Amino acid sequence: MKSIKSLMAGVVLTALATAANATVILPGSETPLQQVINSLYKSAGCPSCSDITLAPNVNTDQYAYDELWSIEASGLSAATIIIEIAGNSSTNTFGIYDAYNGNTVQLFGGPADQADQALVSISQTGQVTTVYLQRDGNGNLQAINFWSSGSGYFTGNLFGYYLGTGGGTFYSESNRNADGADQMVAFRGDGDTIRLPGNTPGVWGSSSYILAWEDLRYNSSDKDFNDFVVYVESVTGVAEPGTLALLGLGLAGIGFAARRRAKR
Ligand SMILES: [Ca+2]
Ligand SMILES: [Ca+2]
Ligand SMILES: [Ca+2]
Repeated sequence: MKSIKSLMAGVVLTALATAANATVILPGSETPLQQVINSLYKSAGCPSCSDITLAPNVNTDQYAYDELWSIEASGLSAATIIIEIAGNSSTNTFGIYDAYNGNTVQLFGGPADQADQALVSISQTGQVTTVYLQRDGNGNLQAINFWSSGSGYFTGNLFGYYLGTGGGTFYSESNRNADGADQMVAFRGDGDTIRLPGNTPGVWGSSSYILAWEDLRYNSSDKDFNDFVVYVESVTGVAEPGTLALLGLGLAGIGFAARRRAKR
């Protein structure tokens, strides 16, 4: 009985994950997102890590809980721009917003470019601090901007990511977008060795994600999701309350059915 229960729970989990994952990504007419991610493996420079069969498939390996996020225990997270392939790349901005009060904090402005990095920290008072690090001509990082909010700016450690564009702002939470469309997909690390632009090769661990954005309204876009691609680390994708409630109901139902069968 136990194995049937856990099997069924697995089915429920898989069904939920699939349901939350159904964002179609198309190759488009530029460098496809799949190729962008594959290139991180190829450039890592060792035979096993250049094996692009290890790379996540952009359509089937999307991470389910990509709408809300928390920074890990240190309270500090880094973001690294992998690529921007978009006509709007010089004006698009990227940052985080508080899940409750909607306050935003920018990590990258329009001039930010491939391999630039940003640090963001949320303190116990809700103060948010960011440092923007720009590559110089030699590829070295220079701290350009330091910014800190007053205390209480964020209500806590639960936030979403946003992409600011000339045509409006898109959010990692689909229901905040004008037509409820999914504008961002995420891929979670599983220990492969990759090389991010500007850096030496390293492990893509499980608290690091690649976020890939479509910068036009999904339904009228080319759906290529290569318009802004960023690596964020020391964060965890958080299952949303609605998803958790649904999962709880599903598991309760399975448990109830199992008990009924057991009593017969
Ligand atoms: Ca999404
Ligand atoms: Ca696009
Ligand atoms: Ca594009």
